[in-house]
Amino acid sequence: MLLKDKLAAQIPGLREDISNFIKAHGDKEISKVTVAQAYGGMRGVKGMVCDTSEVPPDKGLIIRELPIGDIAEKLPEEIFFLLCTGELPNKAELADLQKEFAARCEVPAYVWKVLEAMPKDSHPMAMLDTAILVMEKESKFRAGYDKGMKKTEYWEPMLEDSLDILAKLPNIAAGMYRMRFNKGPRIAPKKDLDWGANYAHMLGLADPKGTLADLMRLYLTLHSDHEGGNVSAHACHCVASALSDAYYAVSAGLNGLAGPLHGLANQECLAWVLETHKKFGGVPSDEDLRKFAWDTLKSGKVIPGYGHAVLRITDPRFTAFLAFGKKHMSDDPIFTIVRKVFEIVPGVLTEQGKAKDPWPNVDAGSGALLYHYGMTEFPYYTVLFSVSRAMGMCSQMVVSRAMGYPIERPKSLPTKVIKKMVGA
Ligand code: NMX
Ligand code: MLT
Repeated sequence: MLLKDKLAAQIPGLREDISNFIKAHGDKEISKVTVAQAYGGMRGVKGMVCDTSEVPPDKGLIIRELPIGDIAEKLPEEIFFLLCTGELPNKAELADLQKEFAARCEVPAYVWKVLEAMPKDSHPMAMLDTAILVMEKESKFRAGYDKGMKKTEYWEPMLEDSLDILAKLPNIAAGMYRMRFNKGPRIAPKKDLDWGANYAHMLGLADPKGTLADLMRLYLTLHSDHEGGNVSAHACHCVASALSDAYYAVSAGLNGLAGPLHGLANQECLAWVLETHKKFGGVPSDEDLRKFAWDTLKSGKVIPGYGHAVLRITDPRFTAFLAFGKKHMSDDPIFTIVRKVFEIVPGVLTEQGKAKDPWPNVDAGSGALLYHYGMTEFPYYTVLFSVSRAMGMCSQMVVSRAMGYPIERPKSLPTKVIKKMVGA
């Protein structure tokens, strides 16, 4: 496998580089922690390493030094290769990775049985995370660990498990969509389609203009990674650091993505947009929208899709979705509301003065695009995010195992000790 060959060639040099770096500079300080940060979700504390991507507050997502806006049209498979190795694949490497995905995409029959046995009103995220967890018995990492493999070999079965999970995810996610929302029998994958096009095909949505595969590729590329400290990446990394295998760790990470302050915001955001459409009988006026936004804030709720823990600009991923919408659905009323919200809400949040970032994040526009293609089942939206984000989580785990990073275990303190430390 060419991806594995490339990693095998890179890893010894990377290990040596990090080991020398720690030896030479290990005692230097890169961050301080204030009392407010300890109580405030560790915002801004630089205490983790993530080499797959970085999110500078004034630039947004950069994958291995390539800004997301410059690579938004790449295939998601190319992005996975980039995340893992730091290089975009050449033609042969891409074809080889796609061959791996095609060869591994079959979903074990027991997964469908477990999903069918779940309550009919289960949240699609609970179904997805269960499907991944129930496949844990397939883990090549655990099998290798049980046989006593060497620490330097850990990354290899981690990559194998990652590819197995990623190859199956679109099939599981599409099959689940059809099962959960009574769309008819599952649609078999087509082995000659790329990862995103196959997912679009298996969902079985009407696609008269033949552009759904383009949206799906864009969607999967834009959501792929967002450095190491977001809830899902951090949860996944922490679980995997105990040498739990990729099935445990990805499932854990996605359980975090299912929260409304994280990935579930895309479902909440479209619901908010549709509520304005219903309440005002169409596209609301600027004044109606401003008032609606204020009413949301006054009722103690957040405006979903706006604000960010790190970003301080309009999320370039939102910008890329907006460009897709302008090209393919500029007269769609729901998309028109999304554009209007972008004109009004940053001003409202700025006036309120609480949110540090009044700008849209990735979740502010993605749902309206899916809605346009007839995917009206909001609870499913975070599943799409998950299929994509699994690439970031898996690549981060492969790198962590390759570098031999230790179990994550920061120190916590009781309030009385912190008070004593600062003389309060
Ligand atoms: N609407 C209303 N209030 C907000 C918003 C918003 N969109 N964003 C931040 N605030 C509030 C926040 O709740 C906090 O209030 P309080 O002091 O009463 O607790 C205050 O502003 C300061 O928060 P920040 O430091 O700006 O934001 P923080 O880093 O804590 O949280 C988010 C970041 C993303 C959780 C927050 O902006 C938010 O809740 N946004 C809406 C939900 C959302 O869109 N989440 C998706 C994030 C992207 N993703 O896909 O994961
Ligand atoms: C993400 O893509 O993970 C979100 O924007 C949240 C984050 O980075 O904190």
